[in-house]
Amino acid sequence: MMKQDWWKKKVAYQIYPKSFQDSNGDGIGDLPGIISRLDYLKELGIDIIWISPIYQSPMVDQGYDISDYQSIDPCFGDMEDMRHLVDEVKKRDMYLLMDLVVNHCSDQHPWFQEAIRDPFGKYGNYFYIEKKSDKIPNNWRSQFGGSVWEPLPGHKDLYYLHTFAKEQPDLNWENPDLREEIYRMVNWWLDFGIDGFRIDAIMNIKKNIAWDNYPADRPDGLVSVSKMLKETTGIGEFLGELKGRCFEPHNALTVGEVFDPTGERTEEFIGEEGYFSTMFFFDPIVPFLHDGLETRLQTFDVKIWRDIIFRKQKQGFFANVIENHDQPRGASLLIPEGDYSFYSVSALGSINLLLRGLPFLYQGQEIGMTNTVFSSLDDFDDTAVGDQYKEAIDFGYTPEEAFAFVSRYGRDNARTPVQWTDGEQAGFTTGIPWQKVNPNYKEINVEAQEKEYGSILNFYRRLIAFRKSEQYGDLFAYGDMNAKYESEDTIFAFERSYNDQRILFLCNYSADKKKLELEEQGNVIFVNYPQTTFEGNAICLKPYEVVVLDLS
Ligand code: TEU
Ligand code: CA
Repeated sequence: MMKQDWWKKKVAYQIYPKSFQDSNGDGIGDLPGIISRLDYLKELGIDIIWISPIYQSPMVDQGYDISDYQSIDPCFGDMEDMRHLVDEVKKRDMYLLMDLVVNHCSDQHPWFQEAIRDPFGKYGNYFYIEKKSDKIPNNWRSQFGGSVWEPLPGHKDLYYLHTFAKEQPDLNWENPDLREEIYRMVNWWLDFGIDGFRIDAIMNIKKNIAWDNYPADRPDGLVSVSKMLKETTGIGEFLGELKGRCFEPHNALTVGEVFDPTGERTEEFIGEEGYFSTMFFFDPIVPFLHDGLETRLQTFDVKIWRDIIFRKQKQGFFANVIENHDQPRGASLLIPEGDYSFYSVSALGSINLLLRGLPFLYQGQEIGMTNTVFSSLDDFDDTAVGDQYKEAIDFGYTPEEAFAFVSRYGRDNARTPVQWTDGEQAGFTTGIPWQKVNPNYKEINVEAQEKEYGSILNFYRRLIAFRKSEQYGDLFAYGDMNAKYESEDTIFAFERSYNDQRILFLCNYSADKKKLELEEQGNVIFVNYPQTTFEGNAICLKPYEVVVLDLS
């Protein structure tokens, strides 16, 4: 029987703070803005809030480049606001996760500044600084493009390593002093009163420090650094120590950003003795993330998507997501173009919430926010977009095709302001928003959906309440999961069972009607259409219809 941790019955929500709610008209979302929306989240049924980084940062990578781990960036507020936020979250019986970004810091962090001053001193050893040689720089390409090696400012013959932007130098986890520094900081935040962390890019902390080259994978002669990360072993020592020194003593909830398409790491990472409470299940949204570009261009196929999900459901209790701040909107990625509607969006939401695992919503998902429109490359703010574009060109795309590619997959799609109203700047700010509001805010916004009984927002409220209900809450949290009707290509169906309770989730994930002979009958307990049609032993499913039957 599965261990019944407190968080397994909860529903989580990711806030991307710059785009959530501005409170002072500077066009940037902030902590007072978040506090003002806590009641909204509570009413939605959210228990756990993860906030993307709010630490002091030059914002080269929107806060994922931290220059002081123990202060709040002034654009978001200050420590007093943070204290207030933590108290207000607790007051509502909710939980708060911060983003733990410890693979790298900012080049503006005093540690790195000190390393520049004295590369061979204490702080030089906090980073990977290497002498120029026949091995250095090697041929690894950073996640955002170009070499992972950058000359150390003021030192012609020295290079430092960065697996992301050059303004994000990687921290040297091989150095015990650095690790101690990190543990101190992590414990400081846990003592401050937060409940845990989402852990950023954690697979990057263990490098092959022989700095071997790997075969090039693009015309630039470089190879994605993820190739090295995939083939390097030994990360467990660091993660076990981090857990033992910080997470375990605080009983923290931890969610790892772990890319593990093969599933080989599930048990080690999130089993009974795992390093983290859970980790994101990315396969459904980035199924082939590290396998080049062709596969990402395939048109959406419900069968492929469904089978990827089913394959891993049994292996562990993952954190289920359909989108986040690095990916396109789920409603644009996982619903075929032209099929966007209340029914398809509610079907997608039902799958996200009723599968086995800890569901995470991403801000705006609950109102069906979609990808935005870009008119030129200048519309993008994200530091990652340059290399995404270049990769598409390298792949043989015309500039138009490459632009279409980044428009579809660019991270800025998810980073437009939350659409609260149909008024000025969608109610996000009284000033000029740092990112343009998606032009569809007149149709898609919280205020309108609050008023409309049959809106996506009200569906999500009902869905979350169903997932956490007295009657079915244990079943959804702790129950087993078994795929059903798998030979039907567009039917997304599974059984959940717990003790003597059994339910069948049925979804016709398609724009065509579908008649399905049922192996078993049951009572209808949840729907996304007002009426359910049976014909003898068959159910007649309308486009994107969801029906949940109680079989017990
Ligand atoms: O992302 C880690 C990561 O590997 C991403 O680069 C991912 O591969 C890419 O975004 C897929 O489109 C984390 C954060 O989520 C991201 O926002 C940061 O930019 C990155 O770490 C660096 O901190
Ligand atoms: Ca602000």
